Parts: sequence; C-alpha cells; structure tokens
Amino acid sequence: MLNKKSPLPLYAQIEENIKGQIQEGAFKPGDPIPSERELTSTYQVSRMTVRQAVLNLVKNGLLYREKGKGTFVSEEKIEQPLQGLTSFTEDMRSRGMEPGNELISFERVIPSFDIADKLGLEIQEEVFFVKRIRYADHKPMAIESTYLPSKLFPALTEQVVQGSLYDYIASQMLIIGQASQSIEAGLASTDEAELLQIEEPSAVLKIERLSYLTTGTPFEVVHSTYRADRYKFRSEIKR
Ligand code: 16G
Repeated sequence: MLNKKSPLPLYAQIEENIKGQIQEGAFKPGDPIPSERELTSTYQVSRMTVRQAVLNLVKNGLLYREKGKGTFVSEEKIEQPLQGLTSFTEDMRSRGMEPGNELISFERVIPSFDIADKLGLEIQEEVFFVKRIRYADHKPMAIESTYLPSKLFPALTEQVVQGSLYDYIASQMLIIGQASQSIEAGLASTDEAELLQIEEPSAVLKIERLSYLTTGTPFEVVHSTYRADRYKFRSEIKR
C-alpha cells in the first residue's frame, strides 16, 4: 500500500491513506481508528511512523483523542458563509440540524462603558445580558453572550431567548439591517471548555458582532466562542 521509493515520507502516505478512508466513508465520525499495533501491521512500518501519522491527523483536527479511550474520527466541520446576516437557528435549520439553546444567564445590568458606547447608550441605561450555549443536534457548538438595550426590547423574557432571538425581533416589527463582525483565534478558558465539552487546551474562534436595525440603531453586541474543531468560515472573494 505504501511506496517506499516515494519522496513523500511514509508517515505522510499513511496520513493520506487514512484521510482517503475517512472521505470514502470507511471510517465515519465518532468511529475509533485501529490501534497503533493494528496500523503497524497493516502498513508494515514502525510504531514511530504510525504514531507520527496519527499525531499529525489529530493536530489537523481530522482525528481526536479521548483520554483512556482511544483515537476517533472527528465530526465534519460546519462551514459558515461569511456573507448573510443569519441567526444561529436559521443556520442550523438550513443544514437540516436541530438548533438547541441552554440559557445560562438572563439579567438586566448596567453594561461596561465599551458595550454602552457600541450600543449608543447613555451611562446608566440598562441592557439585557443573555448568555446561552448554542447546540446543533444536541452537541454544544458555541457560547454566546448577548447585550440588548432594554429600551428596545422592554418585553423580553427568558422564554423568548430560549427560542430564536432574531425571530422575536422580526415579530416586534423591527428589521435587522447589517452588522460588523470580527473573528479571532483563542484558547478556551476552563469554564468555556466545560460548557463546550471540549478538552483543555482547545482552540476556539472568538467572534464579536455589533448588529444594527435598518434604521441604523444598534440592537445587539454579541461575544461568541465557537468550537474551532466544529467550525470553519468561508467567504467568496473577488478581484
Ligand atoms: C447568531 C449571531 C448572533 C445572533 C444569534 C441569534 C454571531 C456570530 N451570530 O448566532 O449575533 O444574536 O445568531 O440567534 O454572533 P437566534 O435567533 O437563534 O437566537
């Protein structure tokens, strides 16, 4: 199966071979891959070579390790287009996945100066602070902390934010217009790793969004932490 004369090192050939088997569906997400010993005998190489190949696939996110259990095939990443101001609920539904919400906090607070400034609020004006874990098919994908001016949503309730916030906004005859958003790499904190059910250390994507109604009024600041092993972003670019 391997070509010892190829300029491609043996561990890289094994990586390609395992990748191919995943693409062909021979190994499915969540399946364990064969043990080091089995792989050594399949490919007729040293344990070191097998170890290197598996380690690279883990680093690239195609496989993941669970302590004391073994090495498994990762779920395919969700590819999120960067165009289009959509909600989490819409995104998951359009993929045929079931969106879920777990409400961690729902309170009225006086925001920090930075948040108040972004939302164009006077000092002492209140916001709703909503912290939710967003699920896709019952698996945690992201943690979202949302700040919403109380004066824009005086009737907001816990029940509302257990469903889709954007659906609620539409039902209030408010029209969402545009947003500005940044994406940064980071490591999950201990709390975040626990909420997202990932090991420490794990890479995450930190997204900050400031969204406006069509009238130009800012209506939300959202700080989100997405699992980097489940998400990638795509944009179409033109020259
Ligand atoms: C998305 C948005 C968030 C918005 C939420 C509403 C990002 C990157 N995206 O997660 O700004 O508040 O959808 O979702 O922050 P919902 O309508 O399902 O509650």
